[in-house]
Amino acid sequence: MRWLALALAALAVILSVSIGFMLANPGRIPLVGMDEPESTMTTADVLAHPGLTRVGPHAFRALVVARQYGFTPATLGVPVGSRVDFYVTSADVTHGFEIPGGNVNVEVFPGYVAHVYATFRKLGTYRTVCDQYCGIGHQAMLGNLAVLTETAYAASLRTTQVASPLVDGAAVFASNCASCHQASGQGVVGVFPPLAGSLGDYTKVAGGRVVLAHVLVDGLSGSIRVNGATYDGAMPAWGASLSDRQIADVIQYVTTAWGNRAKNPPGFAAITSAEIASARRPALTAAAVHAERAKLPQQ
Ligand code: HEC
Ligand SMILES: [Cu+2]
Repeated sequence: MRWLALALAALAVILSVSIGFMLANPGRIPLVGMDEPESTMTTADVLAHPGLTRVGPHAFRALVVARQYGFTPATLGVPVGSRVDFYVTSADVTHGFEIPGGNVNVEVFPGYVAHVYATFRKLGTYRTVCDQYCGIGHQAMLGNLAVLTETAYAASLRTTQVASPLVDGAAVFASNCASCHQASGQGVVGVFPPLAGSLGDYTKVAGGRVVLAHVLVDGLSGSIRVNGATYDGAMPAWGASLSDRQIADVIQYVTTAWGNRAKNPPGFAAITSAEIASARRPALTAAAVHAERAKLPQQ
């Protein structure tokens, strides 16, 4: 029985040191989370409905899908003081889901839902990162969670469908797209296609703006050639996590930034929220969008 006594003593020391640290440094522990292994949420639930739902005055449920190389939704926003229960699964390989600065840190496997929760007591923006090496784009696998005042949270709900504080295209791009396509729009050769210098392929041809809207709403997968290099990855679908307005704004941004404006035909009009709303129906697979893209007239 001596080992038991030793183990209990060790546990008591660890607990008192860590609780003591928390009490002594309340501001240093911005969030306190716990692993909660039992979960009734199924992989199919999470894959079908990624997003953030308010389930109580100070309680949210976040269903998050990890895939090479990003999280859906990539951007979350909650009012300060909220407890968020995260249910995270993987659509492909083993990933991690970690919020640095707290103790939210779980491994995420395909076919399994990891459940972890945290209470966000301090205003600010937290990074969500994948801490398991999952392939060449691993270090770009980032998201964020904004902890807002109640007023800012309410305002974010009025401007967007999801609890996100973003309003303009450049901000939508920085939070959701730059991790793969890079802030410069140059992408990563062979992995993430550039958006700089190439979107004229869509804007110059008849039907191109609808296909571009479908790429954002429904995703894109299958081999493509962009600026002389081949890509065969998966562009995530944004229809569930971004509003019509956010998608229209980010398209406006990517079709005009980095010198792309000059590639558009004269008089090219920005894609509107209404066009995005109609591009949502019917829902397409990423492979079907690839087939549409392949049928566009060549420039
Ligand atoms: C997780 C990485 C990732 C993120 C995040 C991402 N993309 Fe992509 N995107 C890709 C990949 C990979 C492709 C190419 C897919 C293929 O090979 O079929 C792509 C393709 C595209 C294309 C089509 C390019 C072409 O020439 O056909 C556009 C437009 C695009 N992305 C815009 C965006 C925008 C806007 C966002 C943010 C809302 C975004 N992407 C976020 C990975 C990503
Ligand atoms: Cu990963």
